[in-house]
Amino acid sequence: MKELVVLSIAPAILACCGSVSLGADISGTIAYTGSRTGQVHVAALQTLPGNKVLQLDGAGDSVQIASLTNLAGSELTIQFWFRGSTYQSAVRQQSSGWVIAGWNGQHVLQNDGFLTGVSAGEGITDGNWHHVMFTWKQGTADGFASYLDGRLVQKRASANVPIPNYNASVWLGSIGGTGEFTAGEMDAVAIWRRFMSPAEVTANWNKALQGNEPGLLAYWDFDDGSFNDKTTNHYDGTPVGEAIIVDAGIPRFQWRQRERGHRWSGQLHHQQSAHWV
Ligand SMILES: [Ca+2]
Ligand SMILES: [Ca+2]
Repeated sequence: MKELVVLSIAPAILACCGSVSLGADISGTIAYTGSRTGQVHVAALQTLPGNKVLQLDGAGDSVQIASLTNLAGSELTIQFWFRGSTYQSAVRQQSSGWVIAGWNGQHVLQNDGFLTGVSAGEGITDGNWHHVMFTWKQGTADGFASYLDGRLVQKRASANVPIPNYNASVWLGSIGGTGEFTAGEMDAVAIWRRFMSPAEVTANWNKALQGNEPGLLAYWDFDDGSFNDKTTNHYDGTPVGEAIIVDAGIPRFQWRQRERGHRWSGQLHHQQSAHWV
């Protein structure tokens, strides 16, 4: 049974730990009412400079990745952070078939299930940042799996059919720049030409990428104010409509921890709402 609990962390507590940066370890004390056990995700109140995200207004805005036209193969993973009201077409390639992360609450592959993919998860459009992800491997038990905020949402056997070369641009936030627009903010969008096991997802889902990870096809973190791919593949984006890059205005980080009494510690990474699982 999931229970939403918002924990208030005073900035002064973070200040006690000195300079807080991406990947930093911090520790301190939190207070709350009652007794709880389990894993907690905490949203810090401190804002760090430097993080930028893609902002799409839901009306004509998206980003074309003109040179990324071929996702063909036997493995694929797509992941991104999202905060907003609809993540329809968040990452989308479509011509004679489709690869879509974010379509009517699912992730769908034309070669595997047509319009029946795997659920993206509940609560993604609640206004908080969420990490959305699917991973796929041809002809494999549990080879089509979705994760929300690092936790498994759904998994099923995958079709023994490779993803074809659809020879069409990948878009962030629309179908071909013409419709089904995303409304909200996206960050750390990654496309991998590889499957990830549940253990890999658990270990790495909230880690910032450098751009040189094996199998990483493209990565956009927007932190330099550009729509450029941070890998050496140069799948750079072109904004369409009013798509812009803005300061996140949010904590750049998140920490996850295992509750041990009132002591906590963890690794900062991305902002996320606080909830117990
Ligand atoms: Ca617009
Ligand atoms: Ca960013």
